[in-house]
Amino acid sequence: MTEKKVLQGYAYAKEVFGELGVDVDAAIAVADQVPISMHCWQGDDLIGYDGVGELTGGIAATGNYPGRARNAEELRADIDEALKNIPGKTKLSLHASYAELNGKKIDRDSYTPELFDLWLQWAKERGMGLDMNPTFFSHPKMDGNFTLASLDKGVRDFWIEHGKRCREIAEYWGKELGQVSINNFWMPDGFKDVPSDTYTHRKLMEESLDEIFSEKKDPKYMLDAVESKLFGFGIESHTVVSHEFAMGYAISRKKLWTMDAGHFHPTESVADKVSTSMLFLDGILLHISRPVRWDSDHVPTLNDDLQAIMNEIVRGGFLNRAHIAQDYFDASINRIACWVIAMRNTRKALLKACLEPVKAAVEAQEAGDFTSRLSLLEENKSLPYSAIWDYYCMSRNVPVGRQWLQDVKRYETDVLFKRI
Ligand code: RNT
Ligand code: ZN
Repeated sequence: MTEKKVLQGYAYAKEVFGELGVDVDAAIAVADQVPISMHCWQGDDLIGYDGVGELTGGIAATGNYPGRARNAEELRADIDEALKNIPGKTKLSLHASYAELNGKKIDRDSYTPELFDLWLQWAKERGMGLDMNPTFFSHPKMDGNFTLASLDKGVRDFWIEHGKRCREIAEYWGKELGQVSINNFWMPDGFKDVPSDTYTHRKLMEESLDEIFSEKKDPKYMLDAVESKLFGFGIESHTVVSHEFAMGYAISRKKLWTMDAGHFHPTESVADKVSTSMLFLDGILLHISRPVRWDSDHVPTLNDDLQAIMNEIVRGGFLNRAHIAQDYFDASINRIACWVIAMRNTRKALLKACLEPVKAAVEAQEAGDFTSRLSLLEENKSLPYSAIWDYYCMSRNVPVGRQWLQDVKRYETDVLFKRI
């Protein structure tokens, strides 16, 4: 599309939204500045580089598309390639398993910020924030699928230390980068089959987390989050950190509750949980993902679920307390395209939410006029958002529309396919 056409579309759309009382440029400015944290692990199928080499913990990336990043250097290059096509304020979410050990024999209970020096330098050069995820999986010190809730004190102590080290690293990043680092705790602990005792493990989990969080950290630099889950592969019957556990823990300890879009029963609405969370919690972390019939971690599409989450965040005025991150791992298509598709979709849904002329529908609801509410919400869906999105992309020097795909394909031929 030519620049002239994009500008024409923008002018038209601006008029349409203007008539509905929406300040388009203000909406763009807001949508552009909300951080969206892109996860590094889409680029290597979540294998990591700290030596263990296989993915465990009841999660899986399926497919064997060529071009997986084999080391951190390749991964950073791939992320850079993706970033060329992603507008707006972006952070990078790392897992502890992306430490660069360079042959050193250091285990996860002794990780220090130096092991992430190259990541930090990379983030600094790009003005990006870094988020952290302690890695409680893909490691021989797991007791089956148990870590922090294991009956074995030695196992628990190892993972408690890991959690502590990750908080220190996250705090350090927050200071160095001048952007808060969110430290997300997801533990795979759980049972394949019907448990005979659930309380003991939940109690152990509570105690382990309390021990990890015993040192106070400045929320300016680091925020802890606890992610809940319904089930995993091999952990079908019982997960220790269920939704009630995570929410209860987060409320009582003033932590963030991480809601992953794939972690609930398929007919539950994550969007509907946002306003409740905001009443009782300081904040939440959202893992944007797409569960196809189960927690399959597909690449998020621009679907109703994603839009509903963004609408809830914007309508409620929660943009400063709802932290947005990505979590999916598809190894069946080009991994860089996965990032680009999902990050663009997330930002697009956010922009749409910021542009939404919802006031009239709210007034209709207050007046008990549900006919008007439904009509207005439906009419809103086909407003010319895409013209604003195109203009936004152009103004941020990222490709408009499908143009980006050619570049990603070129990189695939020149770089990714040569990795085989
Ligand atoms: C697992 C959780 C968790 C992980 C990442 C890699 O079901 O969603 O967030 O996907 O930590
Ligand atoms: Zn998740």
